[in-house]
Amino acid sequence: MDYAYQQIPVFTALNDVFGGLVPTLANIERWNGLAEEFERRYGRKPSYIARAPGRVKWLYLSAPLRVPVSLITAIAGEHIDYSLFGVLPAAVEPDILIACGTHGEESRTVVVDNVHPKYDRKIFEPATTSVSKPTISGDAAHTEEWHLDINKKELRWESYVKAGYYGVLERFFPAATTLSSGANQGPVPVDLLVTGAVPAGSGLSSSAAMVVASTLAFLAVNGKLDPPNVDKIITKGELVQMSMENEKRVGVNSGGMDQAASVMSDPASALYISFYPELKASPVPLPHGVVFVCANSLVVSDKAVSAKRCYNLRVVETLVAARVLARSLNVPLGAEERVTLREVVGRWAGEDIQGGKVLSADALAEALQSIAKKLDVLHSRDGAAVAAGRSGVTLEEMIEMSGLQRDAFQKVYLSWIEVEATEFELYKRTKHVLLEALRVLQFRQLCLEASTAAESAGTGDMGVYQKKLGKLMNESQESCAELFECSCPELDQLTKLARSAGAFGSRLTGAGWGGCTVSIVAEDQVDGFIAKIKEEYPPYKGLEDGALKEAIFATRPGRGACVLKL
Ligand code: NG1
Ligand code: MG
Repeated sequence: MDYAYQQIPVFTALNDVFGGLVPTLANIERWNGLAEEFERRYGRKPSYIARAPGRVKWLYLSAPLRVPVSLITAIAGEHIDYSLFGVLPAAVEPDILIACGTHGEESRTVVVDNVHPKYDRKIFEPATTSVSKPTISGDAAHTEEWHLDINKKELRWESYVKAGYYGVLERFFPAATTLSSGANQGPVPVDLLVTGAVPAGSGLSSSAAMVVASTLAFLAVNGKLDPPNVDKIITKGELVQMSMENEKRVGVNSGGMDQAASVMSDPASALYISFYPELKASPVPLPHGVVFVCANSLVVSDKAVSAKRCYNLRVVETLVAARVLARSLNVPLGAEERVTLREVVGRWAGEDIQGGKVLSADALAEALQSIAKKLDVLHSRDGAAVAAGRSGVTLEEMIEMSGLQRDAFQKVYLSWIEVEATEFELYKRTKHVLLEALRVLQFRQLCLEASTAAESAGTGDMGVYQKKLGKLMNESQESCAELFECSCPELDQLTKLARSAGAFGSRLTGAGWGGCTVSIVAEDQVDGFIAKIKEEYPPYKGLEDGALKEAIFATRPGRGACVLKL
């Protein structure tokens, strides 16, 4: 089963949204409440409610500042999605809901409001600008492109809404065609009402849920999801691609893990998502007898704001490392190709995408193990830097290692992304990525084996699987801390406490530098485990009950994004 090719579900009844189960009273109230609130604010009923999951939580920084955060749990595979290696996330409830409708005037105005009074109503309108692009003949060609003002310097809540709109405009309403074909052909004016945590100002967020929900709302209100009006059926895979592109407009050059999890998550399982050679997603049964517990370190990692020195820097380090590694392994490489580590591993192992020869999971695992032992070139350069009193190679050294001219290097690796650094640690980052990718394959394999074993021999003896999974999670944490350097003292402390409180394994989840941990805990020990962490993790001291419940909680995967047609 490949979820990427499925259609986005558009439901007309609320219990279908909940997988045929009758929704709880709280859920009914939330959906109905949103529709009623929309009517109160806009004077008409909404036409659709778009939903995208991502664990929504409130984080108490210091009273009275209450910061919303949302989270998609990566069960295995951190910081490898942008190197195009497969990951294993799950989206957990609750979610972001966006009610939407058109106000039927001849304009393109978007009014976006939020149930939470902290977020002001925003009104914006997509404008078109004329952009000139060089052509082969040397003359510049002028085209019209959409323009929505997104401020990348500071987090604004409406930025995620605008980002979602961009993709829909570009795909369905190309600016040039829309301008020349008269007002009726353009996007409709839209009223939106959002409920759920939005990433603005929170840092620790998986902004993906917001971007996915926004993209879905604009698609729905413009009639792009409803048969018989669909111009093109949009698959879940395409929604993921659109949301990924959209997310980059806010300034973080993220991989696709969160968007894929938010769109395709399945209530009963985690998802194995591979990005190469194309996006694919299939369910992975979670092992019997264990529960995943998320615990927030309460350290804010403002990913969008710190991206230049953290997230985006890692993106550049791993991409340059891929080129240097390819050269050292004599792997074929285009002159100015921005190759990823996944591609380098594939080519080294004789993968031939054009010829339809894609590495099997076993072959990929084998190649990863071999190449992780062939990092001498990267290792010696990092070593020399350390001997010279630096933590990594300089930009000049990196350019030289890449074999590119300065201009070409700039164009391929720096022109499209914002980074701020003087030292780059290519060996450590590469080692993390290769071995973390291997751990994902091993994790998935163990889950599948556990499920087969449970079917044939019952669930009596799952202990061995639980321990092995836990060990992989611990190794991942160590690698994130030591090699990828995306942990922080509090995350280290919290994962350590989790292990001593009985977790089989514990690691940070998401980008790191703060944010949440995920631990694998025996089902019958969850309550005791949570109680112990509450007692022992210093930042939890003095938190009131409600805040504590939101800081540490057991999770299970929920349904992915969908639309309710009212
Ligand atoms: P978080 O921190 O959960 O938003 C980020 C990226 C992912 C992935 C992880 C690290 C975004 C939206 N997501 O997740 O693509 O790279 O870090 O594994 O930036
Ligand atoms: Mg996330």
